[in-house]
Amino acid sequence: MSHMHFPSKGSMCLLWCMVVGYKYYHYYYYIASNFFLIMAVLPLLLPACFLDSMATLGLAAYGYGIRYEFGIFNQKICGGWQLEEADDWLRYGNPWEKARPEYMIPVHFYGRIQHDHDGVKWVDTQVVLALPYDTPVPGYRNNTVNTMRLWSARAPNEFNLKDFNVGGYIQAVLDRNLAENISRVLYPNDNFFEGKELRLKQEYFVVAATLQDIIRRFKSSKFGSRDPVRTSFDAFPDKVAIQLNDTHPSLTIPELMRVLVDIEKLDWDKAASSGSTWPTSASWAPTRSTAWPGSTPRSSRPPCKYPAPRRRVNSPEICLLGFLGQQKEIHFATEDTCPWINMAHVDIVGSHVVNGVARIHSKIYYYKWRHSLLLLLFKDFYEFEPHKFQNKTNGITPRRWLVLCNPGLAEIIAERIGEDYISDLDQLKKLLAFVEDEGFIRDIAKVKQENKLKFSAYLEKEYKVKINPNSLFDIQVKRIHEYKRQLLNCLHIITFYNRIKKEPNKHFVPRTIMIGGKAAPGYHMAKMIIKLITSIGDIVNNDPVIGDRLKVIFLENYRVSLAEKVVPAADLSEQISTAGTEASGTGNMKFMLNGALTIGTMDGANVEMAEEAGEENFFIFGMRVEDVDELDRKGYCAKDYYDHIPELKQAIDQMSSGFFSPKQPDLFKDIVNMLMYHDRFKVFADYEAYIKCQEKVSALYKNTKEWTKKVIKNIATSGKFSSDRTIAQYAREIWGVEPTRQKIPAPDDPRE
Ligand SMILES: *Cc1c(COP(=O)(O)O)cnc(C)c1O
Ligand SMILES: *[C@@H]1O[C@H](CO)[C@@H](O)[C@H](O)[C@H]1NC(C)=O
Ligand SMILES: *[C@@H]1O[C@H](CO)[C@@H](O)[C@H](O)[C@H]1NC(C)=O
Ligand SMILES: *[C@@H]1O[C@H](CO)[C@@H](O)[C@H](O)[C@H]1NC(C)=O
Ligand SMILES: CC(=O)N[C@H]1CO[C@H](CO)[C@@H](O)[C@@H]1O
Repeated sequence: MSHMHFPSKGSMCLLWCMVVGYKYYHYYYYIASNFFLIMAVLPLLLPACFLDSMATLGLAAYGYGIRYEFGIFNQKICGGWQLEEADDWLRYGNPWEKARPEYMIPVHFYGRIQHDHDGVKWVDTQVVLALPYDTPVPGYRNNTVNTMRLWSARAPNEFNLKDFNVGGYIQAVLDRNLAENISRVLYPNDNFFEGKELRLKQEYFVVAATLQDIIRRFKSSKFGSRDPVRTSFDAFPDKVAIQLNDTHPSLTIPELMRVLVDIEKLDWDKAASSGSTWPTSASWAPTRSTAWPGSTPRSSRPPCKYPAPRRRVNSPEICLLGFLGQQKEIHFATEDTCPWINMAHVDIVGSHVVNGVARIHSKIYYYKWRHSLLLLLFKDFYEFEPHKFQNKTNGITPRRWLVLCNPGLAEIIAERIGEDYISDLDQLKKLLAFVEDEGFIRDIAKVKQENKLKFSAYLEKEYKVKINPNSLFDIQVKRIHEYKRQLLNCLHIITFYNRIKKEPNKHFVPRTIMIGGKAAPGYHMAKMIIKLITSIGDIVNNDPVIGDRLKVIFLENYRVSLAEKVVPAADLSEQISTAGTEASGTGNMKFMLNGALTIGTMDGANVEMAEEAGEENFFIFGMRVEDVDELDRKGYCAKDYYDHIPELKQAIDQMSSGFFSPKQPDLFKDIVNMLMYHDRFKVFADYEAYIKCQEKVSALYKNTKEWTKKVIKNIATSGKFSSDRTIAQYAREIWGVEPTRQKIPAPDDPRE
């Protein structure tokens, strides 16, 4: 058992793996001293794929993030609506982590800037301590164990000393929360940025603590100079790479400048000089740009006091402007023209490489933004330093997303091609030799059927719903978002329902359509979409004419552990975002690897998946990025489609007349209104193509053998989407380090 499971619920076997992990702790330190790779990550559990791959490839790396007391909320469905429940994941303890108080680090907030003879000082600050918790991340069957270090906020013991002195002991202790709620809860938004003070503090907290930790490690390595007074940072850019995942940890850039200049006393130009001095890179996503208030008038800003980064300045924007001044061609934020600092721009300026997470992703940036004012700026960046822009297609770890979650499939694959594919997923290509092999086709179909039965039993036990395990399992699980277009799926469900009602005696391929995902708590439209899905389910599932030809299930509380159950059971994977909106997607890859066929648009990594599998083995439909762009130019008019497509009109009319919400006929008027008059994601434009494509899906499904052959071709060509490949590319093309497969003997345990 060699990879991590989060959180708790440990079995003996996992406990063993943890002990092994700790045994090797001093050992990985040895590897680490040659090269530090730092991934600053905010979400708690998501980085698992990348860390697993880094350890498996033998890269010494640290993942950093915040140890949130409350992770992403648990979703409860109540009367068809989403309710949020706090996720108290630490309630029963967490056996995988180890607190490391010896590496506690102070992080400063607020205060003011003071100038004296030896430079700028930041004084009268409020100190919050960052207490690290380490979780070992063992590689797959190789003696490498990396560390994920998550910071927890602690108040210093003398917090609010003033109050103590005037006898306010109780109040002073209560006020410790002020500091400690920095790591209390994860902001639950996905693809949407929240400009709250607490959110900014979280970001500065993880960034400041992480950078101090990196610099401490660097200084204690053989590359930091022995001079006790002044460390030489000459080797820093070669030995440290900081991977910024998305714009969440963008403050890393101004903070690193601040530390190097104000604390380490490097001169500004030396600290910032060449691109190569910047050991950072970033991944970015279209809908995820974050912007912090820059030069808006103080009165209209959210109350955020931010520590002054450098040079007699007391706001970060000036620092950035100074920073940008060196690249005179680009002016991205000036006092009067740009009221916000776009952190994606900060990333671009401060990083030596910026990468998209799928091939199409890098293209889109340039392409889409060409026409907008904002992207005129972005275009400048591109033209100024085109070499900085790269793309690295995302991946998933085959250890979790095949071997662990689908042991039946992993086994029949291993019977044919051996076990080496687990750490070299390209070897799945060998399965192409078995596409016509009757025995293998039967085995694949059998494993799928077993997984479907198992999942049906799970649903019946946990949720008391009965589904037909012989129906086509059509699954869309991902965050609920307009751009992911769960509404397009709903329109297909309604259309399918209406067709059965119209010709109740005709044969239809039976389907169980399952949709799952969390909506951000403040995202009204997403919550309405959940209500719509459950309401459609109430009508469809209780209609005697329909029987078990169509069932609509909302999968409550979609999370990694549920994904591990549902993905192996899927026949059809829905990846239907508007072209140009999904950066990459990883759900799509999980399904492909587990033997589902994909119905999808040419968006994100779907493009490359179809290329690998062959378009004839993929259900591609709808607009391409260019078509969307063209439609934007012409003007998208939803009503035209509504007027000309009778089945679409019928579905929309049913939604607006209360067919699915008899008790409250106008319940879905917001959704209908959005679809008809301000739909940024152009659902109707793809409706017809989607319905036609779904007919092809049903037709193929009738022929189990042909279906299964396509499944085999998909599995066999999914090797590219291993996160091992992604990480190997990052290592070679961005971080400048070779993954090692060299076998190094495990060191002796000093306790033995
Ligand atoms: C893989 C995964 C995702 C990402 O899904 P996409 O389809 O790429 O949006 C989201 N949530 C969970 C729990 C996952 O396992
Ligand atoms: C990077 O951030 C995105 C969300 O912004 C998340 O989906 C992804 O898993 C993160 N990757 C890592 C390696 O943490
Ligand atoms: C942090 O904790 C304090 C003290 O309990 C509380 O008053 C305050 O509202 C909290 N702040 C935030 C942003 O949650
Ligand atoms: C993506 O990266 C590959 C090599 O890594 C490169 O050949 C290709 O041109 C890049 N595409 C875009 C659109 O940047
Ligand atoms: C150092 C080490 O043990 N490396 C191993 C990592 O895993 C791969 C795949 O199993 C092995 O080939 C390496 O030898």
